[in-house]
Amino acid sequence: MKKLGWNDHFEKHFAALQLTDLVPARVSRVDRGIFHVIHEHGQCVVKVTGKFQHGANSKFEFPSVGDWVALELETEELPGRIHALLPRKTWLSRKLPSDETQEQTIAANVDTALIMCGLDGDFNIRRIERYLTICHNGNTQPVILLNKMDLCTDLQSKVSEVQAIAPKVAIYPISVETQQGLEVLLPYLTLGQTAALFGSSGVGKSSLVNTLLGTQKMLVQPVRESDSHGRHTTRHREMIFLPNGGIIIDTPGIRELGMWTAAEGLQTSFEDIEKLAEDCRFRDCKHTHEPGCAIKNAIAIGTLSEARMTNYTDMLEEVKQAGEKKARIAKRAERRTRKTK
Ligand SMILES: Nc1nc2c(ncn2[C@@H]2O[C@H](COP(=O)(O)OP(=O)(O)OP(=O)(O)O)[C@@H](O)[C@H]2O)c(=O)[nH]1
Ligand SMILES: [Mg+2]
Ligand SMILES: [Zn+2]
Repeated sequence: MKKLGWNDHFEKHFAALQLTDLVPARVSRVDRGIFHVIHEHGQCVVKVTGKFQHGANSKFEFPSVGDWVALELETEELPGRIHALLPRKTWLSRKLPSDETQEQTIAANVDTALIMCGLDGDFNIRRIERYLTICHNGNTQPVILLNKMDLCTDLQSKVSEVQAIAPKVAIYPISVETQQGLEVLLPYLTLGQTAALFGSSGVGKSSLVNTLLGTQKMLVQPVRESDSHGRHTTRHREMIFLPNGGIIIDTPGIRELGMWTAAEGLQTSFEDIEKLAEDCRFRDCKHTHEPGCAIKNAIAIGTLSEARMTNYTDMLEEVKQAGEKKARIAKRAERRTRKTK
């Protein structure tokens, strides 16, 4: 069980459910409503119970890869079923591109989020800021992996750019291709530790998994030469057990990075801006035309980058709009139920 990542946190929550005849199991893969789970004595492919299905209000409440669930084991007559989801310790989630009011879990109960970015044409500071916000929102410790250092000619300046926006986060340049720097990952992948890889398509997530495994388990495809974009090779989320006892989750490259109501995550990833704003003359300063604006001042003297501020403002706006849309939908649903009464 320790090998699966089981610990006191989950033990406590499982005991509190007081469910007899159920065992704890961890979701290792999700395929459209079908869950692959692993438990102490083996593994199986199951669905959730009807009661679970009806009780869930959103996609976020369904099991995701990395989740611990209460499982009814299969018998000769009946298939196994998931009865409950144990409270998540950490999670990585984002808005669904198709429906902004739905939150989608990328992975759950991850000890370390390995944010992977390419040092080729994929390199994008604004995107790293977004990934960091997702980590902070779900209490997940981020680590930044700058892959493909073999293709990079100005490594130091790129690393400095990342350091400037993430001063408290570990940043490692690596090359999966030449295996340079990969030893930095070992402390995050000790027995029972779970790390999840996420980043755009083509940055080398599956290549890293294959290298750590020492086999070509995951499918890997070359990126488009013109812009370094990947081809969305990985299609599902999957947990992989490494020979040294660590667990790594490979995920499909993120197409569009929507934000969730990640207001708390924003506070942590843009701590510098939130602190600066405290020095604005007006409490409700919009940082546009107000006199005595500490943010405008910081941009003018060059201590804050305008692009970083714009990214922050855009994300705040997305959070606000998603919140409003959600409220509108909730209101409509309420009106509907009142009418039918
Ligand atoms: N030059 C170089 N190429 C690399 C490196 N790491 C991975 N690649 C290549 O990048 C391409 C994409 O790698 P994948 O592992 O498929 O990328 P991915 O992040 O899993 O992509 P998706 O599954 O689409 O999200 C492959 O051609 C890899 O060989 C590296 O360190 N240097
Ligand atoms: Mg992949
Ligand atoms: Zn201001």
